[in-house]
Amino acid sequence: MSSEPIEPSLVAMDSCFTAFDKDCDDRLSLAEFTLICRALFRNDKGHIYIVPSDQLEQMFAVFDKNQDGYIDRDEFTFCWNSWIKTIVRPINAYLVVDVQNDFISGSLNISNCSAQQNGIEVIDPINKLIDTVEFDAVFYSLDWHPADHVSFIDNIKQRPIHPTSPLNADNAAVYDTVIFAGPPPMRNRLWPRHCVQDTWGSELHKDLKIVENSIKVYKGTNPEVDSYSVFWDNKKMSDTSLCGQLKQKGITDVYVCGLAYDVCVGATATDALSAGYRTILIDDCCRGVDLQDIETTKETVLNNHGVIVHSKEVKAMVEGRDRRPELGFKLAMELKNAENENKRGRRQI
Ligand code: VGL
Ligand code: ZN
Repeated sequence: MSSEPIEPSLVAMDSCFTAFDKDCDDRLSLAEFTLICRALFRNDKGHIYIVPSDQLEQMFAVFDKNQDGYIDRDEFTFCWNSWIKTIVRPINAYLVVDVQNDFISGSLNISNCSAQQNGIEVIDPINKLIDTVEFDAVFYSLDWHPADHVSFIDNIKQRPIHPTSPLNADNAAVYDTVIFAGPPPMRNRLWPRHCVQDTWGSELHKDLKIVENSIKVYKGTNPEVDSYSVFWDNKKMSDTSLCGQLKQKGITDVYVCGLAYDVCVGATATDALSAGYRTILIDDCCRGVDLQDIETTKETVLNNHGVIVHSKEVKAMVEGRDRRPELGFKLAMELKNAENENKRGRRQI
């Protein structure tokens, strides 16, 4: 008899495979994989999420690496380690975007914008999640501009305007977009002077809870380029410290909330998706500038396999008790892309 200890995770993997290999042919058919998905994508109230059949087929194809129409034990090892484990036990980051004085009651008070929303209303639901949900990492971003920043309307005369710009220094108003000459030419939306480094306006609101061991991320520090997303500036020229920190912590899921919904929150959620993260937008923890732009933000997130939830749904998701098929599909597509990259790399050698 072997004295080797049995690896508990291996037992789980093998017993999972065996449990779903209903016809005992030592491989999983699409029908058997579909049963796995029914077991995976559900919540703790007994609801089973329906996965569209074309998505089931696409996900099955990712794990059926040799394309013989079955997932064998080898292929299932990859499926288990890279996909099922994350779905059942995600590693979660909470990203609180720009909950700063200027956006709530200062120079860029969003209640003066067309949607007339009040930024202070995000603080209670954001704090409640901090108090009740155990995230693996918490980040607070700060819009952090130097005084000569390109986005401030009162700096408009500091840089030449491009000849193709529909508006110029004499007729552009706040919230308009102009094209600066560069080089390179750069479209820029104009805002009131806001979130100037080390001023009251750029401080996080005093009622926002700051958890221990959380990380602050500063953006918009380059005077020449605006930076809505917490990942990259608007030209994707440079990244912030967020990218490396998420990677280093092995984060799989990013929860995004804060101000402003259709500007920095939206850009951050979109970039989280393009960086490959399973991305969750917490609707009631966001307030924005323009209602149409908020709708567009939501559509972009949904079209890219992100999910939009109410804060009351977050705890069960973080704890792996409510498992959304959109996020499972997103991860499967990321695995497929990584595999294709890999193949391309090998061909070049
Ligand atoms: C923001 C406008 C300008 C934001 C930042 O944080 O949403 N909006 N700069
Ligand atoms: Zn700004």
